[in-house]
Amino acid sequence: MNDSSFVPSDNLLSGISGPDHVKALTPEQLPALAQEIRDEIIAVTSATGGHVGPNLGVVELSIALHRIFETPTDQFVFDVSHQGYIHKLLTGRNGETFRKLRQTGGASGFLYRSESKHDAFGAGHAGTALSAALGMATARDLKGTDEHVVAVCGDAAFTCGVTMEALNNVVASTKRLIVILNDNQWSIAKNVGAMAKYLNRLSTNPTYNKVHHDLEKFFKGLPGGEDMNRVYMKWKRETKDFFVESSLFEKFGLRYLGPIDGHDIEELEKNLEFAKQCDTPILIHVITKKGKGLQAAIERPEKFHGASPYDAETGESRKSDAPIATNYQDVFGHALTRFATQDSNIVGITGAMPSGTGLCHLAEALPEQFFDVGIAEEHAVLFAAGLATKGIRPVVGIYSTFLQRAYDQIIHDVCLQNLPVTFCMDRAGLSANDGPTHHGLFDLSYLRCVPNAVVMQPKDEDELVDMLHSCINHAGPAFIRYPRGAGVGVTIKDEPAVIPFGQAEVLREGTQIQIWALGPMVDLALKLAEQIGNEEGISVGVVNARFAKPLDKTLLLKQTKFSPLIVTMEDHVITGGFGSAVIETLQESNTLISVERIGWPDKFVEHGSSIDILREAYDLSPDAIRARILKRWSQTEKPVIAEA
Ligand SMILES: Cc1ncc(C[n+]2csc(CCOP(=O)(O)OP(=O)(O)O)c2C)c(N)n1
Repeated sequence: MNDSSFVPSDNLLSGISGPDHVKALTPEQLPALAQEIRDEIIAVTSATGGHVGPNLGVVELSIALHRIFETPTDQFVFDVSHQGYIHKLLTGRNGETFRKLRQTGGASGFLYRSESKHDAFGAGHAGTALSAALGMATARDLKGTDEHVVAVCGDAAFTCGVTMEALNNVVASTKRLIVILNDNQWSIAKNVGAMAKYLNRLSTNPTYNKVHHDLEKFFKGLPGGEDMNRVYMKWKRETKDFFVESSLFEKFGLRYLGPIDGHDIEELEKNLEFAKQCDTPILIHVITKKGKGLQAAIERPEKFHGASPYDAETGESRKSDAPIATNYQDVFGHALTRFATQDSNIVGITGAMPSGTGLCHLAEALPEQFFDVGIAEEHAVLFAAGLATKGIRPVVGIYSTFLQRAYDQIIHDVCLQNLPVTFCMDRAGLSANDGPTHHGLFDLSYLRCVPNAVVMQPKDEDELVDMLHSCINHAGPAFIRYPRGAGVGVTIKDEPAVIPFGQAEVLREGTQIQIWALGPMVDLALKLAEQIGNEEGISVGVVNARFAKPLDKTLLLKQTKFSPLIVTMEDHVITGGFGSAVIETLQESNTLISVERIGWPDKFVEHGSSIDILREAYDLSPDAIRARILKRWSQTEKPVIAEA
């Protein structure tokens, strides 16, 4: 141990300020440390929300990793990195930083290279660990250093195309890479597909387990049997093929160890130690229990994958007193179910997010019209394209940020062939507690430039249903974006209306300033227009733009005849977003009037306690926007004839 300041105390966790302290503990102290870590995770996440189940499942694994390896010299690459809480607690981030998990100024819910030297690689999207770790291991080989690189992947990471691409390249790239397959059988929902079935067979192989168990018993029963058993265990690790057909991983050239009890620290340490000495890439298959230590999380793994604040005793969500409008995701899920009931050609597709997207409602009502393809966004989009060629009407429910992964499929497969696929992009805008990996701030920019794409955002949940209805009946690709969480609270009509594509809606007449707003910005625009009218005597109109593409050019150009200032408001980066579309349209028509674009700057926005706090920090609070509009108005040249 390098650090002599460690004084073991009754409370082990509070004395740990780095991995050296973890190594200094005796094996007998480790169960107590594991318990303290679980208590801390439950205490903190019950207040802040967070990834409860994934972390409770890897407490022992994380302790063992930090006892066997030396970070930051050795490097861990956690897939998604949502299970990195224990790693944070053991690398100097316990105490105040962890207590403010996912809050402004506190630890992020994911790993960031900028947060700690122990975070070798950042992530928030799934499936990146193996590929990144392979790159790091190969760089090590090129540079001639000898640190260990360990990729920690969940079982669902192996449903990602990019993980399989990396697996295909491991032996061609390095001789030394350690892969931990943390198998808890769950993605967010139950893991799906042939790979999940295969892993299940591998971990419960009755032949292997029975022979192994009988032999272990046999050796232990002999005089000196403990020693013989140890030799047997070593031999077993090295000759597993004797008992069972070689695993898929061995066919890819990796050595396979397992399955191992992921809650047995001694067993984990032994196997990690073995892996360290190994001169071939190696995969250790570790079986863990998602949510271990919290009964509610074990019983409801999906809810506790990523939970909002909850009561630690009962597991129930902490209710806010404010009346809660229906979530956009549920409105979408119920509306799609209604449409799909009337037309069996309508199907819903998710990439491992049935409840997050609201498609769980379709899954429950019409399972044959629902597809969960795993964490495979590229496939989800291509699969939809294929379905669409044969008259099926696929609706892909997906988070804005995860759709980024399927960009080539959007361009090359859906839009180029002008196929009628509807994309419902949830979490468009900020995902405050999650931070930059999860903010949906780029979709307008990356979609607007694609020919045939129609891109829209509803002002409320009723308009979402109208848009969904309109898109399903549209002959080409269409994208609807909407934010995380509750809608405005409006009633949803019995029969949806068709919204003509490219038609905006004037919500407030005005003659001097026109605010063109998208989605949740519409409500704020109406309030600001009222306020500016009352307090400043300026006549402000408000348009619910509805479409970023095609833009309502006719209305826009008509308004520029009498209003010298257009303000655009979007929950999106301003670079290439909705405001840019307005400027481009004006420029193409040679109508260069003033435009004030309100949106997120060209920066990665960090995590924060709430959207309001983040908006405040980026000068996007209602007061700051009002001030910007007035300042711009004061600088705007007013035409002599300003009245329509
Ligand atoms: C590209 C992408 N799609 C979807 C998600 C949402 N997501 C976060 S974690 C997760 C499941 C991860 O399961 P697994 O890797 O087995 O880890 P576990 O949580 O079970 O430990 C999913 C689908 C994501 N983070 N990235």
